[in-house]
Amino acid sequence: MFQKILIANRGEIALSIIRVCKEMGIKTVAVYSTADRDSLHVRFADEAVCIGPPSSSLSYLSIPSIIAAAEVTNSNAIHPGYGFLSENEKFASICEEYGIKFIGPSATVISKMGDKSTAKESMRRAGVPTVPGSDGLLESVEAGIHLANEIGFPVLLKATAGGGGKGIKLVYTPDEFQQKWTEARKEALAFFGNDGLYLEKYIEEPRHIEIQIVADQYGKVIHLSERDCSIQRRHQKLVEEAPSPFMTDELRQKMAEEAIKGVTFIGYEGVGTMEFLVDKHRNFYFMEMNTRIQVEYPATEAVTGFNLLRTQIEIAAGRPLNLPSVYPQGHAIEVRINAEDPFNNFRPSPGKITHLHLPGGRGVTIASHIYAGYMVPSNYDAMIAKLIVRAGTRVGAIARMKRALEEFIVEGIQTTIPFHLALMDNEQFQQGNFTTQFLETFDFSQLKYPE
Ligand code: MV4
Repeated sequence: MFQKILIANRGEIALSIIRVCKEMGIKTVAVYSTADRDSLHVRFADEAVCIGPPSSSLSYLSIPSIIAAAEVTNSNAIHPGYGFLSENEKFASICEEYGIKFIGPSATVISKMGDKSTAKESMRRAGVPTVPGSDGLLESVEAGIHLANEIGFPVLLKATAGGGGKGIKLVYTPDEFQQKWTEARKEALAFFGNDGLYLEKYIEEPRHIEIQIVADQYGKVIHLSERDCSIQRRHQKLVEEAPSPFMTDELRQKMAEEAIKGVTFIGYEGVGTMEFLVDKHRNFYFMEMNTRIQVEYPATEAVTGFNLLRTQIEIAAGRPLNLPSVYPQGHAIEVRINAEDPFNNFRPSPGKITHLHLPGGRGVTIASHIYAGYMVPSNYDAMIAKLIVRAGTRVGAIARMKRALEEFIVEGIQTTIPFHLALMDNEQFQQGNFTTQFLETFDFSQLKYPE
């Protein structure tokens, strides 16, 4: 097992990784920017190294600074968490060069899955269902229109380097193809420095359902069932639940089988997520693979009892996986508490938390780095806490979430708590009747200010 792990991240996930390392008897090294010097990950790690100024590009994304910090502290491994360098193939390969274990898959596997068109092509070859569309990148507008006429409009143009909904264009008619093509390429080049596009049939009102997988270094692959992440706003997930209210035993078995088939085919190692689009007829299609631990991993932990962070570290250290796949027991919901103002278009709301009360009680988990007096910096992601509840049934989980949200008091900044309270009261949500388009028609004017 590793003696010492450097955590190349901040906030909740850095703290969660430090907690699990302590329980495993592994020493920890925190890295931090000057904006985070009063953070809990800095306080609770065994050692801490300042790696730069507040700007992410000069600190948490600075590969030389992080490698230097790992070298001077004699760290054996680096946990990248999520975001930042977690899916950066260059970083993974430099770690390999320096003999520092990157806790995640190899640089080669990261690069294959990071290029969406290549990832889709690999999955198609593996026999995993994919959305009808181009084989690899689109060569020209003419080829695109020809293919779109064949599979039927509307179609989506997607940036192969895409992420966060950037570089995606919906095309309804051959007439507008050229214009959308130009727009998508321009956007893709600006955001990702890569203007490669691929084409897909547009799946209307899909659900976003993802399968959690775990693979060891010896080819053993298991699944931990699904999460439903359909409740998103502008491609930002706000709520995740396990199991999906749309799931059937038959569909779960089929999706999990395909997910395992796909990751086995590419020789994957570590924890990972196979994302699928699921249409109203319960047809499902591979969309993307995430090669990192995800924000929403605690929802899976809550219904499987599996310790995902611990297992991720064990696998990276070469330990074989000797656990079977797990089906969910009970129901878990995770909501993201962001420092954003849901009364004003979710605009960022950084600043000092003047008063704080965290919810507790049966079936309630908080994953957070905040405390009373904490200054939420404006430089990073707005998420300040994850609130996870578990209950025997979905109805019970919604009641518990509502209760926990009512107990949750954050003063000094605005948060997404009022949104989540309104969502728990929404009849369509309660019925499990939602798709990725749900929030496009949600009535945000019904939100109530905290008392
Ligand atoms: C799609 C789709 C419908 N059909 N692909 C949006 C971001 C990117 N990760 C993939 N996305 C979509 N791809 C086909 N062929 C609908 C979306 C989509 C979406 C997907 C998951 C979660 C939220 C979404 C919101 C809008 C559109």
